Amino acid sequence: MKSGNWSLPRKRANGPPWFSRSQVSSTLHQVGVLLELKGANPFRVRSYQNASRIISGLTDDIGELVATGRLFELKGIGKGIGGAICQAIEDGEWAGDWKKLHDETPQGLIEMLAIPGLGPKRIKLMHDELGVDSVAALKAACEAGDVAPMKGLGEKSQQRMLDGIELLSRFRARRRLNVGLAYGEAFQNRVSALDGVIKAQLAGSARRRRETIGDLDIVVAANPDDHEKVSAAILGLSGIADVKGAGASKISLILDTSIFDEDFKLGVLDNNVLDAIGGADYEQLESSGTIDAQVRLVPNEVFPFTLAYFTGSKEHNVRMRQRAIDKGLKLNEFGLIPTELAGDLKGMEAAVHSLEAASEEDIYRHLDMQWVPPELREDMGEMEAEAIPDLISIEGIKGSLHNHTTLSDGEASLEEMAAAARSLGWKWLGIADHSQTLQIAHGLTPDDLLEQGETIHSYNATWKEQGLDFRLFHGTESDILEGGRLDYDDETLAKLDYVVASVHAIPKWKGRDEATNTEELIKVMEHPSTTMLGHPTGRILQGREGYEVDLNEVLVAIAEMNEDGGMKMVELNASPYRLDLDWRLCKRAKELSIPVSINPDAHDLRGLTDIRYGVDIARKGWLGTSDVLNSDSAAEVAARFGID
Ligand code: DGT
Ligand code: CA
Ligand code: ZN
Repeated sequence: MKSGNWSLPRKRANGPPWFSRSQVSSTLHQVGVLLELKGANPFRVRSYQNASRIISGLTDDIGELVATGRLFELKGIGKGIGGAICQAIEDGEWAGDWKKLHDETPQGLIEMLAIPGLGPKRIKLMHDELGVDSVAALKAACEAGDVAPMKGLGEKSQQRMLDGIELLSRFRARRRLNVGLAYGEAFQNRVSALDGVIKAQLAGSARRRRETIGDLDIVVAANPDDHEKVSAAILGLSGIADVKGAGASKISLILDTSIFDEDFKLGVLDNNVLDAIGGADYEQLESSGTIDAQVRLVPNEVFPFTLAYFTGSKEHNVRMRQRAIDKGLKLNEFGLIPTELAGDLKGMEAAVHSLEAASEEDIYRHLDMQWVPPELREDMGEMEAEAIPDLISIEGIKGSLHNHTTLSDGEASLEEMAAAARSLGWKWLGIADHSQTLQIAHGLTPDDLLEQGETIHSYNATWKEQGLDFRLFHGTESDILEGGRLDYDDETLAKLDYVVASVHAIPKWKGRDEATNTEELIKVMEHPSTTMLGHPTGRILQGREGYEVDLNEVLVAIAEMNEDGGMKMVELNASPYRLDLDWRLCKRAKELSIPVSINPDAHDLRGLTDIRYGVDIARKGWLGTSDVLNSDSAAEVAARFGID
């Protein structure tokens, strides 16, 4: 974890209010945690945590609350904390004792907070009793077995700490695609709007739509005369937690969540963005609250080359450079330069001899290639392909199948989900609530399931009468039970339009060998009622690995079933936490002619819009309109299901 997360936010350029609601709320939260680390009075700790929650839940403008004094009328905001908030909002100064807390807390203890499952109380205990003052020291103490004998702990706790440290090191500093894109797009918009900027574009892994993003890369075109001015303006933007380096053509920054504030009314984070940066849960937000960004500033005529270079991937670049060499050209971030003209010249000096390119298309054309969409630039076949396929786009999406309602664990009713789907321009929507065994998600009894079907059929009949071009499909997300069985009897299943079969007993599946898991998935797909395999590996990005399974074998088996007249598919779960089927296997499904169903797995209205990440990953997996179920009309979907 970077220290940027835990420094006090920098004030915005023009205020008051000098800070946003979310900055005040997260600062209060941090102070509470730091107090707890120090072993402060629990009541004092709680008052900060309460205040943080109260501020984060405000709908009123915090500047106004301070100006009118109404801040002090809020229950839970006392003189001390309220006074400190006023000082921050009105004068741009954080309270002295808050600053002191930040300065005096050992950095190692703060870093330990990022270990999943380890809170301030335990960290303080480790520090006091074992002298542990860093992640490394904690790891050593656990490995030496010093933690287990401590009062209130034990072998299990010790192992959990080790697991947490392992997770932390594995996932450190990478962000899920939705988080990376939220920051990247906000930053790109902000920079694009600056005086002197001709254009600014996100590059790197974000542009290639990798499932996780290390850091953001953004390429900015401006006249050389304006570079100094633009560079200063970028450094003056809000949302920058720290500047790691600023040169004439390269700026390294750490962005933080305050970058989102200006897009919306001051201090009010849109729910979409809040979700994207970790949800309403500030504990989560702490660990995803920053991202690094590298800015490259270039003259306009160099922009396409720099954009292509920093879009990568490195592997794609290596192949491109070799292709250029084979044609007597030198390709780099500044240009595409005939080797004999480049001579010993370097960088921009060589670039004056570059072939011209108004866009990336021109670069590829000079190399006798079709433009390659960024998602495909992974050296996974794009260099050899005879033609680059037309990829699916969000405009081509007409519906989606795997969605939940309040009947199981969703937050919106059937009617609300249908209305939201229509407002997205969709022509159909599938409802697949959880099945009976999954009690923690309120899985449906057979009666409830069939009654839901009745409701859906009557809506469809009404809409048809009214001439409304929209249809619901009725399915289930059936748990996969022991032995590869579905979770309802055959008679009930036969009444459904479709069945998504998914594994939810993850610990059990993770405790088994690959062959058994593979066999059970194939078995469940063989059931005549099964339509598709849901989130095929059960992985949670940045959270847990999936169970072991040979998905290639499963896909081959599905293809064989389809050859025998089946109409079976595989899900690409579009939740940014899953993105499962993996994009590397989407291409395999396409080769095997298995339709891919992009499913948002929506549990609320906003969840439907996660479809965009599924589309990104489908593109990355080379899928076009005809490879994806979602581009079918309602009638075509019905035909696939063998219903009217
Ligand atoms: P990330 O940030 O880890 O999610 O992944 P990328 O792909 O954004 O990688 P990053 O940020 O290290 O560099 C951005 C792009 O710059 C990368 O995709 C390709 C290009 N690049 C960086 N280093 C090299 C290199 O050593 N050789 C070549 N050919 N390209 C490089
Ligand atoms: Ca990057
Ligand atoms: Zn689901």
